[in-house]
Amino acid sequence: MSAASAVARPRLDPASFPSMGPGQLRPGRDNDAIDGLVPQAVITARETAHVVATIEEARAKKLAVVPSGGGTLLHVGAVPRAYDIRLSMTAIGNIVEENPEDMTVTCQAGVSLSRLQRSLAKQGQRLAIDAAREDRASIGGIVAANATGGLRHGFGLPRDLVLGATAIDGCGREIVAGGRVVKNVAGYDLVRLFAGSWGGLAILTELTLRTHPLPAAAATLVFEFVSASELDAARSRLAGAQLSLSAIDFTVDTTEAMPLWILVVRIEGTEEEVGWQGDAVCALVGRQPADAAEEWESPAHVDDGHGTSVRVAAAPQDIVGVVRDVCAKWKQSAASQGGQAAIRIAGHLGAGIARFHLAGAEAGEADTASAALITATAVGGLVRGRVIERAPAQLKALYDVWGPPPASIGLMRAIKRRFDPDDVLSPGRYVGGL
Ligand SMILES: Cc1cc2nc3c(=O)[nH]c(=O)nc-3n(C[C@@H](O)[C@H](O)[C@H](O)COP(=O)(O)OP(=O)(O)OC[C@H]3O[C@@H](n4cnc5c(N)ncnc54)[C@H](O)[C@@H]3O)c2cc1C
Repeated sequence: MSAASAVARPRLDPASFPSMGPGQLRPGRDNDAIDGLVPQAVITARETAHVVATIEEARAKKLAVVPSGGGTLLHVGAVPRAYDIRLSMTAIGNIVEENPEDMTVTCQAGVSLSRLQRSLAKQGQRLAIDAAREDRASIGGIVAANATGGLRHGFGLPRDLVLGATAIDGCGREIVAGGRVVKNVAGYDLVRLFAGSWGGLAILTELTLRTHPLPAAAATLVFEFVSASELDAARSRLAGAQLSLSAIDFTVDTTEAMPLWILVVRIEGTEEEVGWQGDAVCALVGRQPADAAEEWESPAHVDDGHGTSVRVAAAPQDIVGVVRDVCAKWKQSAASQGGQAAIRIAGHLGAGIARFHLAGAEAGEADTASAALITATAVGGLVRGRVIERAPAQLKALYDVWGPPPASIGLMRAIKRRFDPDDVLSPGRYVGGL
């Protein structure tokens, strides 16, 4: 049991929510837990007034609220200082307005990415975000986590696609930032602040995002290499080329005795553009693809919902070398020698990001293997950043899961105090214990 759960918490009183209907408030269960902490209650907001009522009750009773969308990313973050209410946003999930001429869409935070994509596709458009588990991942969660897949290479992060947001802060105040049109920039910085704030500053209720046309043609080309240096040479040639690629991802198949280093390139555009860019990629890489498909799924979605996941950031020109070094350290560690644990590795070459996912460790071996992976990925040398995205709670409590706080931590604290002075929203989960 963690320190947070050992301390007696103030109790939530269900009678404080007279406006909520049946089924909207239930006791927390084991599968609502974050890092072993089970919330007192799960509240499903059906309208913004329920979000405000929850925050006001939490403020009055000094309770902690963690907002959730599809719940696919709630494992990311430091062990919460407290977790009394899980506030589900999935029932606030309407598509408010599609504006194909302006290339924008306004939707409520709880809508799933796949539902939004299906609707936009009818207008020949899409959101250029390829998050994992699109059927569950909500737009609010994706923006709050600033999370995407390989398409970040061609289209940027969710933060770059959000034009406007409505949110409820830790005082229950509604904040409207940005707007519904591309040219409206008032409040834009606030929008960028909320993107990636991990539910710690405000609860997003509505978002306006920039859309892109669905490409007329597309190809995913897969190239295999027997060494890291061959993959890195291909990466370097692609990085220097005047091409407009949507994604340059990689994965390493460590289940082979001689690991295969795999490059996955996504090309989108007109038939003609996809044709000539495909030829150019093959010429730069120096071979024909081992596989080619029209569909796309970022290979970087390696976390299967269990085990330990660590995300490492380096300069793009260093990322393959970093992965090779981590693999070598991992191989030397006792954990990899006796046990059955295998790591899956994948990432985004253009962004310098690699994810190491340790799955399949036997109970008892798991902590040793996880600790060995955490040690092998420590910040220093070419490793510029490391986030322990998923790990057993007892290990998360030992490490700074976000890495050392940045120089701007003083400013971050001031911003947190401004939006959430009573520490109601996701306390302790973010960088520097915010
Ligand atoms: C297996 C797996 C692999 C993944 N791989 C990648 C990857 O390779 N690259 C990548 O970039 N991303 C990756 N992701 C992340 C991405 O796809 C997430 O699923 C998505 O961003 C989270 O959406 P969600 O609705 O499940 O949010 P949740 O998990 O419910 O919430 C995510 C965070 O946002 C907060 N939050 C939720 N809703 C709101 C709201 N309305 N307002 C304010 N805060 C809110 C939560 O408190 C939490 O901190 C991966 C996820 C999974 C599960």
